[in-house]
Amino acid sequence: MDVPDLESPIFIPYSYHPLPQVEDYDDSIIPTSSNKPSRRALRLVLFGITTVTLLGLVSLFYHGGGGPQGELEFFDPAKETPVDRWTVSRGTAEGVSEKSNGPILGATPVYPWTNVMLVWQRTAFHFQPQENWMNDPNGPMYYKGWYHLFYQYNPESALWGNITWGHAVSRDLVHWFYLPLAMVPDQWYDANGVWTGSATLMPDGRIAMVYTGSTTQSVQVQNLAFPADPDDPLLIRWNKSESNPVIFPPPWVGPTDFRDPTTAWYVPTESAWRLAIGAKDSEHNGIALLYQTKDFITYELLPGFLHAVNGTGMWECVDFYPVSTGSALGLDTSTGPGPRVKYVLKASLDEKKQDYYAIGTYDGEEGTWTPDEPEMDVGIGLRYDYGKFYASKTFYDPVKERRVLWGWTAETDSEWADLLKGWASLQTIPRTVLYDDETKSNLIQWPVDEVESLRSSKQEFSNIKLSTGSVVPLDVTQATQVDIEAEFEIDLSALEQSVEADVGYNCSTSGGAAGRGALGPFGLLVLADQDLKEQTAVYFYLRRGTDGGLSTFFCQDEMRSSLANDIVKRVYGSSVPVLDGESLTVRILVDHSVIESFAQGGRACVTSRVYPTRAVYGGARAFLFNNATDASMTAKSLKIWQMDSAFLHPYSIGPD
Ligand code: DQQ
Repeated sequence: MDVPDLESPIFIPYSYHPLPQVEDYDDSIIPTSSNKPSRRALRLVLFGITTVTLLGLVSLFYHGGGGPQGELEFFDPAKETPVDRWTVSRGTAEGVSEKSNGPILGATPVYPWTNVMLVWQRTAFHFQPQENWMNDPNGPMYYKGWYHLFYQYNPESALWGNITWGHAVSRDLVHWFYLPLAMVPDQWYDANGVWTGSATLMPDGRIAMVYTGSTTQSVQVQNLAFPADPDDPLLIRWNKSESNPVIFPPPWVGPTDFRDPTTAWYVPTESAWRLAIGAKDSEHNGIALLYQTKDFITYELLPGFLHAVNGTGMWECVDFYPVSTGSALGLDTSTGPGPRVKYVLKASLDEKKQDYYAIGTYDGEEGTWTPDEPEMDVGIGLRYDYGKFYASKTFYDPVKERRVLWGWTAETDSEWADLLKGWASLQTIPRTVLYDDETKSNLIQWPVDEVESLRSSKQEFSNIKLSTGSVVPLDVTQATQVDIEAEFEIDLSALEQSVEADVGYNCSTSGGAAGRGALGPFGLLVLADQDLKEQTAVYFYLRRGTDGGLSTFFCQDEMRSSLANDIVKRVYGSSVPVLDGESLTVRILVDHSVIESFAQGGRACVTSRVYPTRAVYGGARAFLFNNATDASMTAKSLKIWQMDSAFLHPYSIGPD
């Protein structure tokens, strides 16, 4: 097999460089940054103008909406027949959950999206396929110099269905090469879809890929696949085992309630591997079943469960891995229980479409896992991300000795809009996952360091006073592709004087960024237009309890993120631990239609999909705000980096 020339420059029709701002603010209250954009950034901007102009034309060709090539045309919803499209099956009929939004209630008429708006929604440094539908990350791993990402993919449409395994490789988790489909539904045992699975790397270098197949009869079975050529670092061709299916659902589990095997871990005392599979029982309890195997072909279902939680429904995409309590390094999945090792169990709750985790102890002899805090068990306690984030999976990266988390962030617009733009869904930026040795109660997630290689020009601001009820525009070159780090300090005297108890506060139900309290909300408005008709607020809110104690909430408000109405908009968030002496910090990655935010170093995360109509291209701005009634705040430090685009492109395979 010919290995492609990975160094040669290739035109990338699917990513964008930042655009310059159309006009500058001349408002005297705008704080100025201490750094000027670098010459490199200016060169990038010039390149960006040219690239985006070209891309607009390219995209008009691809997504032309029936208009003459090269001409910007408004879609006329009246001329479309969305009802036909909404009747397309999105999963439930095929034994898996609903995957995207059909008609969005109250959205009549549908918003007249233009090509220009839809083109802008494509991201610049998040992983997404060239076109069509993607959902769960599958089988992530590092192999012979390459990071591999497989993903649930529909090669034929921007809607869920016909599920195959897409495949891409990267040297650095930032820039990606699209490879041919790794597995397609071509056997009776996966004819209805090659569903989610995980990779296990054995010490001798072999790889076992165990995945769920939905059979011709929509029964969920587990299958084994392995690389056709283990010497190929790109692992392009895959063979399915002749022994498939290797695991059938146990008799007491429904045929469509049994899926998504984890990475296996080695148990030396048994000379065997173990893996977990998600299920639910007839009483609506979520379950992780534990299997043992010596050869990945014959499996024994171990007695009892790895874990189960009453009333949590079907557990999809279970993940199970060790974390170190004594160091900032990740652990291999086969590390095994020990004095400085805790275990994370994660389940994707099918009914809520949310990923819940808990930290606990694994008893290898009993084959059971127990949460540290029963009231924070899987499905009722902590979530990886309080926004649009689902079906996630981790892998251990032996090169950087870290555990890396991938998560699927779906669209929150209508299926009709997805069909118009020709694609749906992103993977979030890969995140390192660590046990939080400070709080001892949660994980810490942080974008992998490599993402910082995309940072270009930086603007820095410091000590910006935010009086009560203020909105302060930031003189940012443009704010569509940015990485922001901010640190806030609350006026101490206001903090001490405030006595108002606010026990009922909750991000989702308390009026969002417009709901004023004594000590919040305050933070940033991103992807905002000049008149603030569109804005997504990323903010903190301090709540005082009846005992006088303070708790801090971290929220993201999408309610004003777009003038379009055919979008699901929510206020997301949760409480976040803040230790004595800590200031309030947030990092925000803004990439066109996605905003990923990390509070307090990654103790709480929120991902939003947003679809502005005015805050696009050069019209996208950023602001600071303080909507508290009793306390002024200071943005002690604010750093905003423009982000370059990642390279995501296919390569051609030479003859064998
Ligand atoms: N997606 C796959 C299933 C999994 C679900 C099907 C989670 O294996 O349970 O596309 O989104």
